[in-house]
Amino acid sequence: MRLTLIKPNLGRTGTKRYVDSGRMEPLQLGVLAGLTPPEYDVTLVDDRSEIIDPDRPTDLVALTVETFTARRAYEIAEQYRRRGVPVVMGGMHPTLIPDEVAGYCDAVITGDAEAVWPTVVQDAAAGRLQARYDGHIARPPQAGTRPRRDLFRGKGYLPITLLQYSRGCRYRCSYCATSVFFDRSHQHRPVAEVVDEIRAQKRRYLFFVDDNITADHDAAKELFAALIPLKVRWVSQASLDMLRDPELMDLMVRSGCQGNVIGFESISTDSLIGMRKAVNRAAAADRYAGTIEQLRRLGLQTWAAFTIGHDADTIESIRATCEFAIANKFTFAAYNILMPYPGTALYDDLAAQGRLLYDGQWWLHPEYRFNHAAFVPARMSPAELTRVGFACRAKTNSVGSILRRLAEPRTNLRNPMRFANFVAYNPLFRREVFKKQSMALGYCEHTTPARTPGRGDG
Ligand code: B12
Ligand code: SF4
Repeated sequence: MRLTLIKPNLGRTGTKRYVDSGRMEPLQLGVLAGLTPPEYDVTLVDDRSEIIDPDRPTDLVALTVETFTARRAYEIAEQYRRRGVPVVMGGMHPTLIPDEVAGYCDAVITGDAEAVWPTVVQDAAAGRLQARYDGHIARPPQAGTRPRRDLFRGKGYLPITLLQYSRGCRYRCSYCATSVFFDRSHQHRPVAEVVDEIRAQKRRYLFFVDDNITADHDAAKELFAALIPLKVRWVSQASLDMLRDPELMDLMVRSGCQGNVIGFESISTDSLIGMRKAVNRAAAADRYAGTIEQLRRLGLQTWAAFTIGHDADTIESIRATCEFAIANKFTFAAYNILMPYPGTALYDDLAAQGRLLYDGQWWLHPEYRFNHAAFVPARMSPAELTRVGFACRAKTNSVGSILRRLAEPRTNLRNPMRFANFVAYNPLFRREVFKKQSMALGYCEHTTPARTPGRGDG
């Protein structure tokens, strides 16, 4: 039995497909391959860098689908299904909106794959694929499996190993798809298993793709303590409450942490209240001055993530956010236009207020463009939000700003490793910011992928 695992691309710029020069290992497909019974012959195709050949013989195609890649995933599925090859889909988007996804594939798998994937492939081999499978939340994540990293070789991924200790997050920010997927729960793998996985691969530079690696302080401390003897360097995503726990921070630094993606989201307390970002409220009281000083003292490089377009945001407040990020010399800063992902409280609120654009399905709409507003903001027009978001990205990633941000002695210039992180990734992100802006989703122009009658339709 031949199984083809596919990571769909985002889309195209003009007539050229977008190639992400900073692409990373598709960990979920590695995990899926690891969960697949050994008698299956597994091929991984990364649509972000490879050309898909739907005529290459295969018995089953499995796609991992995010909201941003749904359109492209449906196009790929159509090509295989036309040739009689069954297609299954799982991941964030199918879990958020399974009824839509069911129209484009033969089986939808919601939740984590661990509990159901072996059944899905066995059912496919026996020709009795069901329309729906629910994997629920895997406790513990990965079920003792190791990702098949051999499948990543030669595909041009960044030289950093992706792995995961925990999944989910206990907070409930209104725009966050993760909080919906995991229903605000948080679970982690046994530490010994993570240590073995690190030892079984050669790289010493790691990216823990946890939604929030410090969501459970005790669990995080257990991991960090176990990482110290391994002498690895790592980055992850974390929330600001971590700074209230000195023991946690000490272990984090000693375990080789270089820095984290941190959702600052906004410098406005009103916006933080609006988005239910309770975790940031205390830190925002002094405009994060104490927080930033602490992060510097610890020598951690920060990828500051902001969301823009909240009801309390104005063009001026968004510009001020950008100035704040540059003045504080963050290692990286991202300004994501608030995206109404289906299934989130944000989506439901905007829908109830009649403020969704693109028929409420921006991810399918042929006119929607990457990094454009998909709703009507309260205090500016959608076009203004799109423009100010791009202006912030362009300004933060300008050569002048890169040089200015580099000149931070306790983080970016702290040692050769931190300096190397800064100079390797800033030019890369700069290139991607300009390449990605206004890209169309999917490869096919004009048309919305056709819903094909699938088993999901009953
Ligand atoms: C790491 C990460 C990244 C990395 C990319 C890593 C990579 N390999 O390329 C970076 C930082 C570059 C990134 C970029 C972006 N990301 Co991102 N990212 C993540 C993160 C934190 C972890 C993903 C991961 O690898 N998890 C580990 C694997 C093992 O778990 P998993 O993917 O959940 O897979 C499990 C299940 O979902 C399921 N499953 C998944 N696929 C399939 C398929 C089948 C067939 C089956 C049966 C099961 C199954 O089984 C798996 C094993 O249990 C997620 C958060 C999340 N929880 O998903 C956000 C997340 C996926 N990202 C998101 C977004 C929005 C983006 C960006 C668009 C941001 C931006 N504006 O630029 C970009 C572009 C993404 C793209 N497609 O190109 C959103 C997507 C929201 C949505 N509704 O789809 C998420 C959910 C974050 C969030 N909180 O909202 N991202
Ligand atoms: S803290 Fe981060 S991961 Fe947790 S719910 Fe909020 S946005 Fe999502």
